[in-house]
Amino acid sequence: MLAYYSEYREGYTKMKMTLRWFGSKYDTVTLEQIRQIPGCVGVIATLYGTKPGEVWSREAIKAMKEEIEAAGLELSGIESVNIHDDIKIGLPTREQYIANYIETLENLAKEGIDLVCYNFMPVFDWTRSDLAKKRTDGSTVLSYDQELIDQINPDIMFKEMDANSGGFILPGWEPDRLARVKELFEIYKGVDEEKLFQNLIYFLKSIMPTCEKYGIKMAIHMDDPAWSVFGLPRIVNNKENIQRILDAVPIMNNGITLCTGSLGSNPNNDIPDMIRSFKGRIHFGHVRNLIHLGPGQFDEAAHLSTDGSLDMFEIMKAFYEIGMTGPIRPDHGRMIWGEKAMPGYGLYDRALGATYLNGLWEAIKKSHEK
Ligand code: DNO
Repeated sequence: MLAYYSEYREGYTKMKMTLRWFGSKYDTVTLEQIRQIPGCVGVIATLYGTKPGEVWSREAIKAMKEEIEAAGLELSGIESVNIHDDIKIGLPTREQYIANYIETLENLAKEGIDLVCYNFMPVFDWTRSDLAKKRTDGSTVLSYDQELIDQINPDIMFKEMDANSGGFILPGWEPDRLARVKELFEIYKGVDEEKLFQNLIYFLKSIMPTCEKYGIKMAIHMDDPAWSVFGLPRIVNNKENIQRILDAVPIMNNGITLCTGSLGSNPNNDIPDMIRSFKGRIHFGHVRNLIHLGPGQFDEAAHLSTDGSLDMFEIMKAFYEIGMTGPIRPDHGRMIWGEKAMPGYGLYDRALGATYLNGLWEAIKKSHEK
């Protein structure tokens, strides 16, 4: 069974098309459905139910991997092993959490997993002002409006977003943080962008010997949106800041998850140029489109270039030209065809996205081979 996907992958594309999967307990989408998306060879998953800072056991990792492989897919990477806030804040207790993180990395490596996506955003992961904005075609999308966000008390917003998620978990919004929003805001008052950057570098330098030993690729996710929200510091949001992180720990294992939707929230980010500049350090791609509506305002869109503001052809061409071999996944989809699923993570629009991105890739590949 395993021979099937590797042959398919080699023969078809070099990059791996994958889908994010939240596990049979939380996801409405099944592995069997993902397996039927043409060209989709694997899933990106995580151990839900673990808290940031906890050690992941080898047994639990193995069980997750076996379940995925039994469905004819590979576990192409982890999104995410979340970072405890004490590491981001730089508290003395970070030492224990870093030691635990290293143990998790070792356990992952022993199960053959070499890609770990994570983020370094304080308190919140991604932020949106609307989880189901209706479009004229009847589909719904996630949307962001800075003016709306500015009127909101973050503590209340967090709880409201959770209540409006239709009973689904919000990816990246760990319940642990949800309970501590107010307290975390207080603690982060002493952390500016420089301090956050130094704390990231401290963390990276501590884990890199393990990553080098086992060949683990750490892939930091971009901040979403690509600017400061609720006055919290953000440091992974433009070419210069990302380059600084890569230069501070200049080894391959310190890499990025290039997320077009996060970077694309700021129209000043030239994404194809960034892809070319970060060649060799992009271990994972999140590819999606969005529509700029005005300063600090955007709606997510279908993946198709003409449906949004990003040129997906130019983005995939840049990935092709740097020789991207790591996993790429379609990112948030619209909610279409009456599907009820986790906001941004239904099956239908992400499957359309994967197919479209694979089509672009095939065309780009063949035009280069002529
Ligand atoms: C949102 C996702 C993020 C991402 C984390 C990585 O849909 O792209 O939640 O997984 O930021 O740690």
